[in-house]
Amino acid sequence: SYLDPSFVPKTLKGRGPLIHIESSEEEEALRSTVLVLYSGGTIGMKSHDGVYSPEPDFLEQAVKEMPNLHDKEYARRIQAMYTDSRPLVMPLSKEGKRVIYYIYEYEPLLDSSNMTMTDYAKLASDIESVYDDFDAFVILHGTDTMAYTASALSFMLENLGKTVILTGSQIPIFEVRSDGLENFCDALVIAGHFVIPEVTICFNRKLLRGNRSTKIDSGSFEAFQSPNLPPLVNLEIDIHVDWAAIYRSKEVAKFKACLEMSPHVALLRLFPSITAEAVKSFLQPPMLGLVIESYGAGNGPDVRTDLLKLFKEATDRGVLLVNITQCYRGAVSASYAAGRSLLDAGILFGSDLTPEAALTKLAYVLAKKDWSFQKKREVMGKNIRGEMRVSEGKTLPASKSLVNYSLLSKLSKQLIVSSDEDVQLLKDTVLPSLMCAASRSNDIDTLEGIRKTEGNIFSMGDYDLRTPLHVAASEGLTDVVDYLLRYGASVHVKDRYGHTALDDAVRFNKHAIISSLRKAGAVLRVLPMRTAMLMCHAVATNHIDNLKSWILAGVDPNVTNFDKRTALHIAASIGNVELVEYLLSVGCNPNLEDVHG
Ligand code: ASN
Repeated sequence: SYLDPSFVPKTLKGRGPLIHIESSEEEEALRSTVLVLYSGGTIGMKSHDGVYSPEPDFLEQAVKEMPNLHDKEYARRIQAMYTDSRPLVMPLSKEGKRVIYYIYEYEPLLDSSNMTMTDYAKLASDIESVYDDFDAFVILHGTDTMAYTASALSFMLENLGKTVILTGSQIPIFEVRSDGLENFCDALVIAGHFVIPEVTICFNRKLLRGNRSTKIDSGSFEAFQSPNLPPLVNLEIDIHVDWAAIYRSKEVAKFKACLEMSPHVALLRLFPSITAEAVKSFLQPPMLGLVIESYGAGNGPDVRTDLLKLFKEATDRGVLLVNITQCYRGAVSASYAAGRSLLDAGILFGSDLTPEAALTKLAYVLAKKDWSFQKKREVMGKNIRGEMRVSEGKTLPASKSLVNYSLLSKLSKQLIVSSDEDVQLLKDTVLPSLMCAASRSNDIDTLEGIRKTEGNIFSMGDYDLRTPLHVAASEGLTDVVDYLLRYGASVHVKDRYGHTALDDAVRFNKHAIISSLRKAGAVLRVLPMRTAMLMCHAVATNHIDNLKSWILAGVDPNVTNFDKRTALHIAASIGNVELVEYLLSVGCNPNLEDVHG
């Protein structure tokens, strides 16, 4: 980790967020904890003689004075719980939640024009090192290269299950007309309220997929757009999340950060009369991958045999060439002879990748040491993080939706609902409950029907914020759980009581489910002392099933209660041989001393 050790251990490491101490379970449910990684950018800059540069040790102090970002009164109330840390706390949201956050400031702060792949690796590694301690991550970043960093991180953060949002501003947050306050506020609210397991950019009241975004305006508050994908979230008076649009990985695996990126990549924009020398210099060793920005729908000059020859030779040498369009919007295809010639020269077609996504994906793929050239080409042509459109696996457009036409249209008629907004509202209300009901009845067919017609909306919560995964986990329905996880149902979503699906599986002793959820990256976030007390209680009341649930869920069997007794102390003192043997077999230390020695 690159995080300053004096920051992390004090506040979080090994203890879980200190916020949990002394707070009641109900209060905990209403909080989420976000880590803000502050890398630099205009948001925290100050003007010195008319020139903007990052101002160290200033942003956090300024933010503490902003009532939208910090509730001083509440912070004072909970200060006692944070003996050695510095949490900031947002005012109570409309949804009744408190977003608690910590700002970690990097040194030096950077204008994003100075960001490099090493900085991406720092961010990825820092997120990895405290991944289990926070609900979500916000990265404060300059706008100039934000789309590059967001694209790079989207690939580097493998099997991401939590929300990662980049934001910044066009005017520093300390200035009167700054857009920084609103962008930062929006990012924190989304991070604290929704599990959107993607790397995204929050800007000007929209949340965009990071690897689809590009900076389009240096002078407008709308600095970013994602030309080939509508926003994932629109922040209006209400916050509208397009759940079906959120990318879900089909791989059931734990989160991991890949820190390697190949620097031997480049972007080459074709232009009329480009010389063979210019192209040749781009393809010189040690170049390993080149993104070629071609014209229109993927065309290049098919009469330029000199260039085509250079491309073909480079591909044969093992240089990975990817074709994307120079156009702001749209994809490449080999529908013209001029495009076909590029394909024949061995250049891969990168569909509707942005230049930022194409370049960083290439850097990510080329750094994979154990992948063959063929495998790297294959992965470049696949959609791995929602970064590009590929033909297979498209869901039906919403207008063709069966649910839309049959069930919901009948309901709409009964309720005299006709406007699009009302139908959407009805869907948002009915579908989550319908999915939970289907889950409870082990009805995968209905879940699959909903997925086919409405898209992958399995992580939408019902009126109690419970998802089909919560329900299936509580019921112990292995097939439903496995089905939902295969479609990337989020294991980190908390219901209104603050419980995840893993909490439910532990509560109801569904051992097979506990194992499945852990494989998908679920982590139990309970304070060690609380688990210790519950485990001691399970032993005292001979509930071996409960005990096994805690252990399977990954709890350290040596956690101690308030007088430093472990579950093994209790098992030994009541003379339960079966439990003693079980606890020893799972690694309980028989030599730990309690307060009485
Ligand atoms: N030069 C700044 C940066 O990218 C621009 C900004 O943040 N608006 O760091």
